[in-house]
Amino acid sequence: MAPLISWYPGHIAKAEKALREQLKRVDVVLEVRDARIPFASSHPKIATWVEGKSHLLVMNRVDAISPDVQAQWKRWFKQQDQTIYFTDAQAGQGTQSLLKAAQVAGEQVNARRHSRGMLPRPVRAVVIGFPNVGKSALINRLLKKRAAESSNRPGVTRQLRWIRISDQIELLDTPGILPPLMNDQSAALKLAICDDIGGAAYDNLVVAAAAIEQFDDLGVRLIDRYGLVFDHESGMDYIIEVSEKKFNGDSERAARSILQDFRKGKLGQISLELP
Ligand SMILES: Nc1nc2c(ncn2[C@@H]2O[C@H](COP(=O)(O)OP(=O)(O)OP(=O)(O)O)[C@@H](O)[C@H]2O)c(=O)[nH]1
Ligand SMILES: [Mg+2]
Repeated sequence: MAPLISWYPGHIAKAEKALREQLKRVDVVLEVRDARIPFASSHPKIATWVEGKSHLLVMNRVDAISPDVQAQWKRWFKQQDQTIYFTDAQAGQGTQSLLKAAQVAGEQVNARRHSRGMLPRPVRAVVIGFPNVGKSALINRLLKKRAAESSNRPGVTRQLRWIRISDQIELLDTPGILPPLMNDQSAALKLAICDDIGGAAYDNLVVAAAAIEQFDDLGVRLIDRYGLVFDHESGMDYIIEVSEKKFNGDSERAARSILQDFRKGKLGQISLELP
């Protein structure tokens, strides 16, 4: 079977190569994941990229999940000996403690430099993650002004770019990076539902149909938004019903609208993954 979701590896390889070159100069890696899908938005190469550096794990879009699920993740990551930082880069929530953690990492870098007789310098941190997870928005929040272009579609940041946050910190904004191959198509589907794969080819109908089935499994009350009961039919059948009721039978438009509703939080706080 052909994969449901695929992308062109060429420009990803280029972005990754540019990242690898800059990584040599970096002390801290801020890994940004999507709080709705902490597993699916984890890049398989991250372990290689953080080797020998401080690693700060950020779950962004915390506003899109419930406080209860947030607490579950916090506990789960703690059991794995990993501290996580929940942020809402749009509203600026949680960014101060992240900034502090980056600063502390920087002080450690400079303590090491000092012990080798080297002069202190600002800590260099890179912000890495899948497309559209909020990397640039986070940088703007840390900087407290709009320095990095950030908007609601994947693939906005095109080039690596250093931004000086303070005398202590410099941040490198990077384009979203996808693995060249996604063997796990269910993870790829979740990334597509969340709009975290720029430049990927997928069918909105197929993705929205899968989304409907996942929402139903999670107990989302679809009837409240679409006026139609989801009665254990296929997600595709449900979309066709919605399109007949609201979109003149245009199922592509219905699919896009359902995906937009989820992405804008109109269906409530929905976590597509739980620990
Ligand atoms: N609700 C919500 N929206 C967010 C959050 N963080 C970012 N956004 C929005 O998500 C969109 C994507 O943000 P960007 O900062 O462009 O994401 P990015 O990771 O830099 O994307 P690329 O450069 O395309 O890889 C923007 O419209 C942001 O305002 C968040 O925590 N909550
Ligand atoms: Mg960006």
